[in-house]
Amino acid sequence: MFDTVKGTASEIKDMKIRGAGRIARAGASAMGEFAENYGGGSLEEFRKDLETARSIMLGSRPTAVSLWNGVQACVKDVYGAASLEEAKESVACNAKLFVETSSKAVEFIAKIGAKRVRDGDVLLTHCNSSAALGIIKKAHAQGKDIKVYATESRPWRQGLLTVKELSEAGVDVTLIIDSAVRSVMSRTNGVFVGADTVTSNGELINKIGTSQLALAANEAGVPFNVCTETYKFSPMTMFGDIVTIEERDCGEVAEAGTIPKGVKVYNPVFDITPAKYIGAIITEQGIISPGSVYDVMVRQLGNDIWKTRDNL
Ligand code: RUB
Repeated sequence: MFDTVKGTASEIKDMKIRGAGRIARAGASAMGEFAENYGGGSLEEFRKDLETARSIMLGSRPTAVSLWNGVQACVKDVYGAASLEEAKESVACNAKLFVETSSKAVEFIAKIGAKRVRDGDVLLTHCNSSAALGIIKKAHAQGKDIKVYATESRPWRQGLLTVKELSEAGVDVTLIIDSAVRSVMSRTNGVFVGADTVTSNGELINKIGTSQLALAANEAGVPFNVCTETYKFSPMTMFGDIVTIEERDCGEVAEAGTIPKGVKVYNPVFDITPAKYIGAIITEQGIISPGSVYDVMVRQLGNDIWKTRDNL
């Protein structure tokens, strides 16, 4: 019964599916498929099994707000459903809707953000963000002559995916090691990165090293742009929750047996960029400042958000 959900969850866990947007869409699709193929008995049983499916999925990358929001979008109407069929259909429809709207959001971000890229610009990007690369590819497709530096992004080296994707699109791209960021910043006139999570006070949680790009950009007076769909905004941060930074296995940094016994390895996956270093947040709803994130969250969630607060 849980095969698809378990399969997708393990692909997310093993980083075969990665990137905040992709994992949210994969998680939502698997939940939709689970509901569509559900052959069990009562509405009550379905709700219980759906809860199990949800836990399996969320356990794959427990700190990913995008995955939580994607899965939540699928299951949100189940408790209001009057029959098993209605509940199944709501999950399947909500899953399709989430995938469609989140893919469309990436297209809007590309169109909006490409206007912030000028002919002759030299850009810098980090890791592998579909929202950031969408903007760069759109600007290139519009005929702008741009050059891009892309960080390697240790330890998983997602930068190799970025340089492949950009070079296949015909973009002039140069791979750099992560520690070369400050050295190339003076030749750069725009930084475009993605987001894993954005907090209510406008802080960015993204791939480890992002905050170094922001600091170096600030020092050099280079605009630092965050490219993100608004479902990566984390409503619970409004009510005091702190985003947990995922830590992964030390074997990703150093193979077993390659470092002296007793030496510890610390492998945080994301870091936090303070709002003061962020120039613009490019979303499908337009370009906003970090100070506007709270208002967007409140508008999107409507009165339901106060129920969440009242139940704290
Ligand atoms: C990927 C990463 C990306 C964001 C945004 O980390 O930090 O910048 O997820 O990506 P990982 P997108 O490889 O650990 O998942 O814009 O595609 O959602």
